[in-house]
Amino acid sequence: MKFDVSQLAVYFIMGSNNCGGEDPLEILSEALAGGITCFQFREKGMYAKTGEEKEELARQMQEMCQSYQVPFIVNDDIDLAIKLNADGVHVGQDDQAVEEIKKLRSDLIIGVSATSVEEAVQAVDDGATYIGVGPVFATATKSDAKTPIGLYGIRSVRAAVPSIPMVAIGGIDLSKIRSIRQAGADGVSVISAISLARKPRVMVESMRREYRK
Ligand code: TZP
Ligand code: MG
Repeated sequence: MKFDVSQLAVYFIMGSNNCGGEDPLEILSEALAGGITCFQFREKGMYAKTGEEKEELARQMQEMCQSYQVPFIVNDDIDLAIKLNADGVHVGQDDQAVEEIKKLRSDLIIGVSATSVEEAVQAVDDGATYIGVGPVFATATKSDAKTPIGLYGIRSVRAAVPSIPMVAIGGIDLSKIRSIRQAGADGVSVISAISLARKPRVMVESMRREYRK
């Protein structure tokens, strides 16, 4: 799928262990119906599925995303992304290098996590399609998350790398969307604000509305 920066607007990230015991497929279905613009399959951490179970869940989610023409991005697991012919991969600083990924499949969307201006500049040099910058705010979802960089951090990265598509991450909920946009991000990536919402579909609709303001 061709990448467009508008796909970063409301970017939902989820694994089966982010759902508070609810069915992840049900939550994704609601989120898609509400209008998420991108989805990242992030099956990692405690109680995460592995092997065939992980692959099966990924396939089901990919199919759902395809029916909405929403990009399906795989976190970390390049082999799975290639096997499934996913639209893209998202890698952290300790994962496979962008250059290596491009050798495997040159048309993949490649997202790179950055927690500082230096990492963002490096990701741009490496040829990332977009960068995920944060954590902006404190989050309980990622146990090893770095110190929050705040809106100031987002503004600093935007100033240093003005043209790379950039999505903010970490502790983002509906009330933070305006300020994050004003700080220069092209969108928000969100786990718990959607996956643990009482009505994920309504939450996504509200986020889309807030994003357009
Ligand atoms: N990377 C930095 S913070 C974070 C990740 C994966 C977790 C974001 O989760 P939430 O629930 O949206 O704060
Ligand atoms: Mg990673």
